[in-house]
Amino acid sequence: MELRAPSHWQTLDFVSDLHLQDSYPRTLRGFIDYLDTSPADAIFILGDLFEFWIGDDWIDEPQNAHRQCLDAMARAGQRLALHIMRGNRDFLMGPRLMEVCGAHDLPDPVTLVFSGERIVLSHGDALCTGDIRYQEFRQLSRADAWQRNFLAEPLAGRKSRMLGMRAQSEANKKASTTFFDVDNHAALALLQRCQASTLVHGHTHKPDRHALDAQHTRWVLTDWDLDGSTPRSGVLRLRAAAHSRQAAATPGPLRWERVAGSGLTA
Ligand SMILES: [Mn+2]
Repeated sequence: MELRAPSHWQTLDFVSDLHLQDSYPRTLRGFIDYLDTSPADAIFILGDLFEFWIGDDWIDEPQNAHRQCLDAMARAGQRLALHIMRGNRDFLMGPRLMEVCGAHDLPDPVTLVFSGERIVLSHGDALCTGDIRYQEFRQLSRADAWQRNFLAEPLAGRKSRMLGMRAQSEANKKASTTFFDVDNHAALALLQRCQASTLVHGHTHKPDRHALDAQHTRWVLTDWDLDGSTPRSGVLRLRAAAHSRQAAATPGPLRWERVAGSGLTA
């Protein structure tokens, strides 16, 4: 799928892997502060906004700490173009959540056309092709039948099943000596298929900028954790270069910068 940026967009923010959860109040606060103050015309949340999501009817649970975040997203959604992609943790986010937040539902992957550039956005888990076991689970859990079956259970049952899956995944990770990163060949093939030069993704929690070859770049977003021993947060910001009055029809090169999330030094 292709998404064409409207011509008035000047500043775009990319963020992912917030892993918001009840037990991480500073991270939640930091993200809310960021949403309320970002100067961007559009924010792209590229997956794993929540540590897990068990279905949109969870919104109605009164003690759900995510409600504060949903309110902040709804405020942001009124002020700017908010886009949400699902990650491997929150793949059960549904249409009601998008509506509550005033957000656009982003497929994975999607090609963003901005200021003459083609930029592919993805969560990144589908590109970790070396992790066969995970890719099998991914395929299974994205199927309609699996999701219908899961969502048919009461909330409490879903929560405990999801926590069980998370524990199993952590145990697998601990038992494995291999870290499955994004496969550079898979990333390059995706960019070529989409006729794009730049990939932006999250998921691996290894913020970096990789040159895949002379023409293709892969940006990796940082995860957020303002509650642990090494606090981190951040946004990848893309700006259209200022046009000169004479040459307004010719866009200049794009400017990419990493910006620390607000709330970092609180
Ligand atoms: Mn992820």
